[in-house]
Amino acid sequence: MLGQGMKEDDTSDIRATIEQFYTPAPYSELVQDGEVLIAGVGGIGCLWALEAHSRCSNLAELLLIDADETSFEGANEANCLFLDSGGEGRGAAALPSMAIHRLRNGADSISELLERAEVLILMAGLGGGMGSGASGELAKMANQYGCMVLSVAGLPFAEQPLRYAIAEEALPSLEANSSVCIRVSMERLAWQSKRRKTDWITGSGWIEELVEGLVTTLARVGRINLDLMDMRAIINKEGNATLIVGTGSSESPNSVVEMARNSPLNDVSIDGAKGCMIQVEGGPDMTLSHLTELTDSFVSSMDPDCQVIMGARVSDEMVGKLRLVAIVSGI
Ligand SMILES: Nc1nc2c(ncn2[C@@H]2O[C@H](COP(=O)(O)OP(=O)(O)OP(=O)(O)O)[C@@H](O)[C@H]2O)c(=O)[nH]1
Ligand SMILES: [Mg+2]
Repeated sequence: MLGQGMKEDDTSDIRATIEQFYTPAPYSELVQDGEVLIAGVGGIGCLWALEAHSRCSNLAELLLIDADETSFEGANEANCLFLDSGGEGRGAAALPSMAIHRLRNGADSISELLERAEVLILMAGLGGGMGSGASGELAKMANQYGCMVLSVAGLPFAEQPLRYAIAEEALPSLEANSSVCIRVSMERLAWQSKRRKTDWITGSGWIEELVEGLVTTLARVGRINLDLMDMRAIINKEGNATLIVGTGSSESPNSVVEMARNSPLNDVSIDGAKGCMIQVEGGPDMTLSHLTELTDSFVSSMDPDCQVIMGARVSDEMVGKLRLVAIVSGI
């Protein structure tokens, strides 16, 4: 079945793939089941998670964890875990170890959420106390519940050496407990957001696009329980994995790929990759040739035997635009 308004102007192999994966998911069931959980840890992590969740709130549950209550402002739909033992409601005193300890003490209140979740999309800015300490610990807990973890770790600016050192110490635990962990240079984010005229602190648009794309891909793949094995098989291929996002005009699918390759979220080359899950989103004007051009160009440098799952989605607000979101593995 083709998406609404998608023109049949092209015959290609991709059509079969789209037909296979372009089946509307029972969206309403997803949130109910809480299969996809978006979580933010610490100030920046909560901000990113909130922004991302606002774009796909009908498809995922939201969890915010911080020792600073201001992180929960405006988060009406969130499950908030406030980890403050000092009672002053401000930060974790920049001590990751204290954040770990507090999260362990508060674990009971989030166990139900973690038990329901099949996939956790976890976001944290590293370098402070809460995000650095509690993110790895949360990923570990999620693993214990059999939940797959995809994480986004913001790395501090190079001219903040102390924060940088804290971040480097925190990263291994988060990486070890995540199927995919992408490092986002906040410096690169800041630099690129100047060009995009967006605010880097809120992820300058990259992060919410990435998460929205991921969540809709998961929803599109269908009943997550059934297809999670395929996704796991792709994500857990030997080697590194990364998440990629790019948006651009439908007049030039190649420029979308170009942008995806230059995304501040992408810190590794995808050449020779063995696995790939791609979600392409466009307006009702999207055609199969757009899709073919974009995906062909994107996978061209990957391994010839690369295992690809692809999905497509049409939405009215994407008229004239194309967005590519991908998990690439085995690199
Ligand atoms: N330059 C700059 N960097 C920031 C700013 N806010 C956050 N960061 C960076 O982002 C990292 C994480 O920040 P937060 O998410 O606020 O830290 P947290 O996890 O809440 O840490 P605590 O408040 O200590 O518990 C920091 O280490 C900084 O490197 C900012 O306004 N300017
Ligand atoms: Mg904080």
